[in-house]
Amino acid sequence: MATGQLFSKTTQALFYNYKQLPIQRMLDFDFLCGRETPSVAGIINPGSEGFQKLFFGQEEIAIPVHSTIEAACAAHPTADVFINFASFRSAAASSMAALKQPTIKVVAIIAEGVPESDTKQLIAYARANNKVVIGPATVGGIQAGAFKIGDTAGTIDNIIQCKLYRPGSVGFVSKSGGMSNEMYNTIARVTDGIYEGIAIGGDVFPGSTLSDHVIRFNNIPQIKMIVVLGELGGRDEYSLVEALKQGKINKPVVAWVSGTCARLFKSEVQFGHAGAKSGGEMESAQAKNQALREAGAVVPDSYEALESAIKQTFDKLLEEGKITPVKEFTPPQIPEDLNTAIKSGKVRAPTHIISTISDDRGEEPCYAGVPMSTIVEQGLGVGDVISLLWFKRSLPRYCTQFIEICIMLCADHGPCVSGAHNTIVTARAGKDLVSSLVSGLLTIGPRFGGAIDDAARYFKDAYDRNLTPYEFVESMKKKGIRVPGIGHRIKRGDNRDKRVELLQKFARTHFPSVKYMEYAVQVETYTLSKANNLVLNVDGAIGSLFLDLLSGSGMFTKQEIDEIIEIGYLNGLFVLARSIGLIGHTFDQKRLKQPLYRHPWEDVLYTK
Ligand code: Q5B
Repeated sequence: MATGQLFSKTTQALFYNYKQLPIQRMLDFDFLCGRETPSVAGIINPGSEGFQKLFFGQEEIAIPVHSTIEAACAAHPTADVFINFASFRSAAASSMAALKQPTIKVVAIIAEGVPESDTKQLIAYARANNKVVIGPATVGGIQAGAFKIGDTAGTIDNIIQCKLYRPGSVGFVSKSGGMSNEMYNTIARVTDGIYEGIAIGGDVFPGSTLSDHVIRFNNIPQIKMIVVLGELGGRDEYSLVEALKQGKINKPVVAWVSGTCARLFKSEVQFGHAGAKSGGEMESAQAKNQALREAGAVVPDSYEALESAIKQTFDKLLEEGKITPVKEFTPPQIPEDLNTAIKSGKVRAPTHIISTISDDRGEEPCYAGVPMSTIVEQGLGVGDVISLLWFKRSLPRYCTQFIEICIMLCADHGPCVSGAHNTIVTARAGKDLVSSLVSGLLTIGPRFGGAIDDAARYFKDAYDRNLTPYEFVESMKKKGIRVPGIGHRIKRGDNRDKRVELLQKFARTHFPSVKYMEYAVQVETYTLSKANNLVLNVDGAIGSLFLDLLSGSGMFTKQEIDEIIEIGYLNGLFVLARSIGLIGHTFDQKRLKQPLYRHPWEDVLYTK
């Protein structure tokens, strides 16, 4: 067991298991104390490596994450404290691994319920190798103004109230972590504050004992008096009695062993800690208080009188000139976390994204305000989902059915079209699903599948301006623009596209008006008179029919229709639909284990 200071203002720790809050609390404490380096040098998170972002004052810092204790110790050879936040199942093994590292001097074990046989082994190893174990079942410890373990002393507000951001003259050791918080407060009220405080933990076999720390405090010149808070159960306090009797401690010790109420119970009572049960008279709080009193410690008559006993002891040291008054200062303010400040209404922050179509924050996600459960319970389909997410409204059934028919009819058009060809070549080059899909989707544009928006734009403009099909087509020709939605590589006047016929049939049956579609048919009649391949294609059919859907359904204002056409929603239908087919082609090629595609020489015209 080390005989003097365990920590200083430059002590750095390795933190086992990533726990954001206690690490951030350590770093906030560092900032409060004016430390130059963060007290956490590295984090060990078994199985993962990289960095964790945390705040050091106002700045964000990246703390390295290591996957093993060995790697962390090698990377941070000056970090000599190991703070173990492992569960009780793995705390012993990881603590032993840490103790075996030459760079580690102090191991704090937070977990409760570590098997006693394991703790005994840790204690034996630590003692034999002059190392210190604090815990198990501890909150840790603190050296005021220098270094803090994990959650010790609680919130920053409490730390400031207890003046733990600067050293005082009192060494404090207790079994209980919870009670140590209260004692930090008491000590701050009646003395110049804590120099070092340790909670040894409430297990039957603590890694280091009350007397270990009292003897250590006795060797630290800055500590002028020692406060001990024991509890019933166990015999730890008797080694302190022995040390006092043997004159090993020459600083005033104020002590109290809590649990005097145990005698009021008829049978043996187990208090909160594993070690806190009165086994026999010797282990009672009364017996231990009496023994400490007889050995020379200042022991009050009750816990309530502990505060004045500490005050009297401190005042006496002051009178004797043994304590130099601490220079008080106001610690820097820890910047509040944005989320906390927003929650408390202290600040407002501008958002960076606006979203109006979906919300996943409540109990269930909503599409345009409609909960998922409604979509499922009402038997809605993909057309309804599209109408909610794209158009932000529930469209009538015939509209959503029309959308679904578009998706089904455009899902695929064989392996020879541009998109499928690209996807097939990409899949055969060994690329993954997303790459194969995307390479196919990238062919969608003004010639292939992506003419729906332009078809709607031009047909609408021509119809709304009362142009005859002749005027429309010829004006386009003059401008050198092919009529979008007209023409096909394989479809002809005498071999119409079945998809177009199906869409037209549905619309004629269900749509209140098909005026734009009829206009497109008239345009087709004119273009077919020019050339047999200039049929109304699937893009033109969808473009013109969607104009009818938008204007005939009564669900959109004129302004909204113009915006939909201007933004260009409608190619989305082809993109979405054809993704289904392109994914299918990817799987098909992979299932068939097709080799790398190479285009045959014979199919290329080589010329100069
Ligand atoms: N001419 C589609 O052309 C295609 C004309 C035209 C006036 C026109 C062409 C075109 C507009 C874009 C469009 C969607 C490139 C098509 C689709 C999905 C698909 C695909 C699949 C599927 C075909 C011969 C002569 C020339 C041209 C003239 C041609 N189109 N004039 N307006 N629109 N259309 N795209 O057959 O005097 O000899 O110089 O750009 O709507 O992509 O199945 O394959 O589901 O996957 O290569 O259905 O029509 O004809 O270029 O040899 O032209 O006709 O100016 O006249 P072609 P070209 P000239 S649906």
